[in-house]
Amino acid sequence: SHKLALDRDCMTLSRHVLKQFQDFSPEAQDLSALMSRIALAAKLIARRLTRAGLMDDALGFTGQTNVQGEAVKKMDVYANQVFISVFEQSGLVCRLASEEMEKPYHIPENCPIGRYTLLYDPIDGSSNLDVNINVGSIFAIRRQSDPDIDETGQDLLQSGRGQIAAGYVLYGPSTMLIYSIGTGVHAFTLDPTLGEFVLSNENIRVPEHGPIYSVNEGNFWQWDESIRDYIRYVHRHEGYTARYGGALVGDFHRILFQGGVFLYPGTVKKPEGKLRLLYESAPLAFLIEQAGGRASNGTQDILDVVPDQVHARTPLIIGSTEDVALVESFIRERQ
Ligand code: AHM
Ligand code: MG
Repeated sequence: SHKLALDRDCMTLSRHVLKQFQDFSPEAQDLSALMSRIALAAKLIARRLTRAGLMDDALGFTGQTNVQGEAVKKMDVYANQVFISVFEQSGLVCRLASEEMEKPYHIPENCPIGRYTLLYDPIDGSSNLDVNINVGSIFAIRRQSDPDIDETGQDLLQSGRGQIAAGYVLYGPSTMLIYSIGTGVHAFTLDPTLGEFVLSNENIRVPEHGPIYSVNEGNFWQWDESIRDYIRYVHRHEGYTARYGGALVGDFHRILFQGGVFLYPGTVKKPEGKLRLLYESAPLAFLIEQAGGRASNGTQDILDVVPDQVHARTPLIIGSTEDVALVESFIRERQ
């Protein structure tokens, strides 16, 4: 019986990656090392968040504005730097692209041996920071095809089908890390006494239909009529319930486990919606497809969308297959 408990505690993230490959190939070793670095980043961010209210310099704004014109928070800057520091001298990642940096960040000492690019949103749901509600980090790993990459990252303007791994960290009552390397979706929970992410849910499958719809209804009059049609439909039918927490990672996590749909449609002010394709929508689309669900921009699978710039936005409809299809059917009717 001790053996069983110990086997469970020893199923850490890096080991789980190796288990899925069932060989010790160079790619398996790379992905295992990449995931344990991401786990370190998650632990550093979780540690700071846990005590943020007791620190003088953890919460609030920096006074700067980022490329997207959004006010930058101190935690955004800290978390962005965590990923950079963690991947320096890794020999793994040659370049990082994030929501907080106009251009991708190159790590010259890792090039050209570092054959991967990390795309990430260091703090997703930043508006939750100052009120101590859940936030997250989102990441994706892509193989670097061309060694002669330009500084603006033109080669990153490809569809999400090129992602070789993706996942997110949820900083909630527990810190969890959910990831996929293309062989199912698996969840790990941080055991603070061990300082390790330990496997908690393997091969997660999203229900085909679920009760939850998750959308900012404050934008109702800014949406297209087709989205209003869908919301009127759920208002008139039994069995639906609204949940919206203001952090995509938390809202997505609930749907992954319980089923339903998350939407961030285009609005009058933001016709492409709010969420960024490369480091928010595409990684979660990779996960939901691996879990048997779907992600759409209304007319096309998110994983097929090719961005025209690193910070491109896209409407997002993501979750259970039946619920995503229902939203799409309302969109088709108005076309
Ligand atoms: P952020 O990465 O700057 O925090 O923005 C993304 C967040 C998502 O987590 C969340 O789903 C959405 O923005 C909420 O936006 P809104 O306040 O418009 O509902
Ligand atoms: Mg963010």
